[in-house]
Amino acid sequence: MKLYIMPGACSMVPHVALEWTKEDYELEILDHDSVKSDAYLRINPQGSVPAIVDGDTIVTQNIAVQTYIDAKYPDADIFGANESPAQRAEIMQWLAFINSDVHKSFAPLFGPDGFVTDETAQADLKTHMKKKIVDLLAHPNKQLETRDYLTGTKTTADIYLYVILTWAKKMELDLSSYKNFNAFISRIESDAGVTEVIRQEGISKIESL
Ligand SMILES: N[C@@H](CCC(=O)N[C@@H](CS)C(=O)NCC(=O)O)C(=O)O
Repeated sequence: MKLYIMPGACSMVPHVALEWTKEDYELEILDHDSVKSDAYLRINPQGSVPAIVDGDTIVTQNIAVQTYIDAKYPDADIFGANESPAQRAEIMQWLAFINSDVHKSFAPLFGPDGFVTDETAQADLKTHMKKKIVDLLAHPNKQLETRDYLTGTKTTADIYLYVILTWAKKMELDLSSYKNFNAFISRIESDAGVTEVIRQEGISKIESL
């Protein structure tokens, strides 16, 4: 199985999941040019990571990639162990919230020129989206008030939230009123799989917001 990633991108989530499986896998690290190359567009025509190639099977879209890893290596419990239907749905709810609502809200911050051309409009858009992301992150912060992980036990949903928090720090979002994230970041960064992924991707732990 080969996983395609970009360092520090959302592809960290399936990368950590593969580390948790303790199975062998291959890694291909792409950059902003190679992710749009003809060779990679034949794997993922959307030119984005993550993608998995496993024999004749190609899987793209973060949650689908995680679902494939979970189906192939169920003992790794990447979505939790022996969870009830309601618990499985709760994990999927958090993954969907982070993947569709929160993740996509970063796009205008990373590339405002893809949305509006005027520079004042770009600045306005960034201000608006920063506030929107801060508002969205109130939900996981509240959830972490009474538990160490989003659904009680560590799953890939927590890793996705962690990746989002690294982006929030990079984009200098003011999350100072959210008191539960720094301890959460410490918990996630002490995970052996996360530590190994950070090493392989050549990035650094953030330690706090
Ligand atoms: N909906 C896609 C979104 C994937 C996505 O946005 N990936 C980003 C990295 S986090 C990417 O590959 N961007 C390509 C680029 O930077 O050119 C998924 O869930 O896999």
